[in-house]
Amino acid sequence: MSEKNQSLFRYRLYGSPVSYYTAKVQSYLRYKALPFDLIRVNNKIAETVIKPATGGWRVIPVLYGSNTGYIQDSSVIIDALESLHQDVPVTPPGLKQQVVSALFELLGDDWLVFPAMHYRWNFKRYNLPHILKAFGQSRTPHWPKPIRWMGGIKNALKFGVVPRQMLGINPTNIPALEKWTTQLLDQLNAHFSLHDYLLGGRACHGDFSLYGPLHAHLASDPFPKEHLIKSRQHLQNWLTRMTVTPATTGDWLPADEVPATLIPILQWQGRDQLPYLKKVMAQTADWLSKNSKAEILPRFIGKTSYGIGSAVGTRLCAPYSQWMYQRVMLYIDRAETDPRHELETWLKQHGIAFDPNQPSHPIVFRASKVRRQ
Ligand SMILES: N[C@@H](CCC(=O)N[C@@H](CS)C(=O)NCC(=O)O)C(=O)O
Repeated sequence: MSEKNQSLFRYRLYGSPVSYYTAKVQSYLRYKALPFDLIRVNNKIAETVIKPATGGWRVIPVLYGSNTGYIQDSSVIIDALESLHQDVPVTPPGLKQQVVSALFELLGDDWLVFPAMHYRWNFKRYNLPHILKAFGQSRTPHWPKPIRWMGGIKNALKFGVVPRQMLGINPTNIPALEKWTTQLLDQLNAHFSLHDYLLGGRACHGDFSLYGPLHAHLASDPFPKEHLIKSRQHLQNWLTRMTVTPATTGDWLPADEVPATLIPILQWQGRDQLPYLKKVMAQTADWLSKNSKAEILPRFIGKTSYGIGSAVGTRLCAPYSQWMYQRVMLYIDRAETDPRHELETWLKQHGIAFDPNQPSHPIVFRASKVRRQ
């Protein structure tokens, strides 16, 4: 692209300011200093842009660039942009840091939906005006301002059932979920009192995935903002760093070091999220064996039980979660024997229950669908 064209070139990010995965991509685009416009999705854009781009799924974010075409899925978008814009990469060079960054991507994208959805939809009395305003602004921006929020009602009804119906959050597991969320936020606050980003002085892919739920839900929805974020100054400072173009001058910690303050987070991830993913992988394998002719997997295949601390729940089983796990494995599979061995020893030493093995039935995610590999 010529310099002149480059200065005129802007990406189009179709999304919403209150969307978890839009926030992730937005912070990434700012970090890479890539010019973009955020385009809120109304019904017309959903029909003419989003659905044709995704094979019929009304989902955000979708990115358009003249050098990318239309792409959906925050991780796919970041991968595509990383290969086009290779300066200041978001993947560190060492295997341990790569794996930790990918584990935080897995955590942010697939596990923090629990607190993000719970603290948004189970505190409607506090949050609803804010959410309806944001949804209405996207869906019905042409309506007069005093009634624009009403245009958000349909969307609120659709997403309001997510905590219970999709994630299995209920009065029995809510106390454990809340206790665990508080503990995670304390752990992150302690970490960010010592480091600017997850792996030192520079953001990695995991920072962007963490930012999605923390910025777009917990730090923006009135209830969690007041009760969970306000008192945690170091976490707030990181959120600000990630919001105001993350610095690109710092560096990751030297010698593939992983900060000690991340270990407790990785330990409970190994205790709760990774066993859940093993069950998803077993269910996906079972589905693939039983449907030996199918190329495309449904978005959900039944339900899977999970644990959060001492509590249990059941959530819809998405084979897509296995694909996210496979993204962690990509780094491990590519690695030489020595760093791989070092990683395994380090995981054991720190009591992180992550036994890096490929699923028996690998899948791919392409053109908005999970497919048999
Ligand atoms: N894995 C996707 C998730 C996208 C996603 O769940 N987006 C939400 C809004 S934050 C949505 O549009 N959901 C519609 C749906 O689930 O049908 C990504 O990383 O982009």
